[in-house]
Amino acid sequence: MYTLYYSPGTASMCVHQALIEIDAKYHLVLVDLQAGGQRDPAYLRLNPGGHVPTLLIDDTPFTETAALMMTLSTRHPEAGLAPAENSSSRAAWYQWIVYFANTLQPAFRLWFYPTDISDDANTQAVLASAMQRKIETIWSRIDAHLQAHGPYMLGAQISAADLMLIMLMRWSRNMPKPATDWSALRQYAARIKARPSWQELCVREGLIEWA
Ligand SMILES: N[C@@H](CCC(=O)N[C@@H](CS)C(=O)NCC(=O)O)C(=O)O
Repeated sequence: MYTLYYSPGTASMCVHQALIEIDAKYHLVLVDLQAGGQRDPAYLRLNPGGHVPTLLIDDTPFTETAALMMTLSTRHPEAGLAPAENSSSRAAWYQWIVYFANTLQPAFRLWFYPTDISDDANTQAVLASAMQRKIETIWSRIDAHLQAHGPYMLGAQISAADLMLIMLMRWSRNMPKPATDWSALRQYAARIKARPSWQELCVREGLIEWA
């Protein structure tokens, strides 16, 4: 049994989709970020960084989105979210999940939370422009990768890396140049959004679709 501490549409989203793909039994606990639920002392005992997601596995809390994606995929090999151990696809799978966690996720963090860095409006404007540029450069790289090696990040088979990527793409929907402005990424989004797990996720999190 799993318990996912989540907030709709945030970093917990891909973990939630993985739980649905796995067909796991899980319990959802909403963390109200607007009301500061992530800073509640009881929650900080589970997730000292004060972030979502947190996943309880047999009552033990675990954090970090990328790690949770790898843990769930490995615990449930039958769901096919991780390639076989020691295969070259497995190495590529680690590569892309860690790449997303090290590049896109922190860039989006600074895009959405500029006050992590500064309260000064000018500094925040410089930061926004730098993060936009960084994110757009990454979309170009991934778009080229999908054109050459798609339809999914690892080729023919969808994996946990794709669940992470679609979440990150969704986060760009209100940016000046969203991920879906790139043609391979646009087709990729349509493919993943057609999956029952995505549709179920949107219903359970009360998410409005994105075009
Ligand atoms: N490195 C963490 C970052 C998670 C993160 O930044 N979560 C955001 C939502 S997308 C959050 O909890 N924001 C609330 C806050 O920081 O106060 C992870 O990958 O799990």
